[in-house]
Amino acid sequence: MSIKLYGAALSPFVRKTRVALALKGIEFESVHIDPNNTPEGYEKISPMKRIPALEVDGQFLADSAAICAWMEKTHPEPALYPSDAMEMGQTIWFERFIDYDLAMRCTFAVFRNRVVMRLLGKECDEEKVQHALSTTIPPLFAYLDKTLDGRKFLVGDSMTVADIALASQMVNFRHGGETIDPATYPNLAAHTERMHALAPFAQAIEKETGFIQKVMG
Ligand SMILES: N[C@@H](CCC(=O)N[C@@H](CS)C(=O)NCC(=O)O)C(=O)O
Repeated sequence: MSIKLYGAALSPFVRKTRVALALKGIEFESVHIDPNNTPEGYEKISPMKRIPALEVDGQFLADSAAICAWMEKTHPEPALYPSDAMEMGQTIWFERFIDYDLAMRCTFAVFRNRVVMRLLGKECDEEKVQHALSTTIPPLFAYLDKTLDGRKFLVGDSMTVADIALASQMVNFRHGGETIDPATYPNLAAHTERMHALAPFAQAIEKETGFIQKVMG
C-alpha cells in the first residue's frame, strides 16, 4: 500500500492526521503543500484545495475526519473510535465541534494572526486575538473543561480521535503564545498536558517550535 499525506507542519488538521497515523503505526510519505499557495492541479487531490489530503494507491481523500475514518477501517488497532453506538456519535460530535467551532475561534483567530500573518509578512490583528481570548474562546473552553471533569478522555475510557483533534488545536494555541489557565480550566489543562506528552505530539511540538523560533526570531 502506497500512502502519501499532503500537508504542512503547522496545520492542526495535518498534525491530527499525522498523530493518528503514528499511533496506528501506518507508514506514509509526506508531501509538502503550502495551503496559501497550492500547486496547479491540487484541486484534483483536494477539491477545496485544503490540507490535509491523503493518497492511497492513486485514490484521494480530503479532510482530516475522512482520513481518520479511512485509517480506522483499514488499521483498526489501536481503536480511535468507540464501538458503543452512543459513544461513537459523541466522538463524531466532539471531532466536528473541535475541527470547526473551536478551530475557528481558537486557531484561526489566535494562531493565524500571531504566527501565520507574520510568516506571510502581514500585520497581526491583535484586536481580533484579544476579542477571541476574552469573548469567543472562554465558553468553548468551559464546555470542554466541564466535559473532562473526572475523566481522562472526552468520550468513554480510552483515547479517541476527538482527544487527538483537541490536543492538536491546543498545539496551535501554544504556538500562538497562549497557555490554558489551569486555575480556570484545570481539566482541559491536564488533558492537554497528558496528550502533549505522547511521543507523536511531543516530537511535533519540539520540531515545530524550533521552526517557528528560527523563522520568527
Ligand atoms: N475540516 C478540514 C479543515 C482543513 C483546513 O481548513 N486546512 C487549512 C490549513 S490549516 C487549509 O487548507 N486552508 C486553506 C484554505 O482553506 O484555502 C480538515 O479537518 O481537514
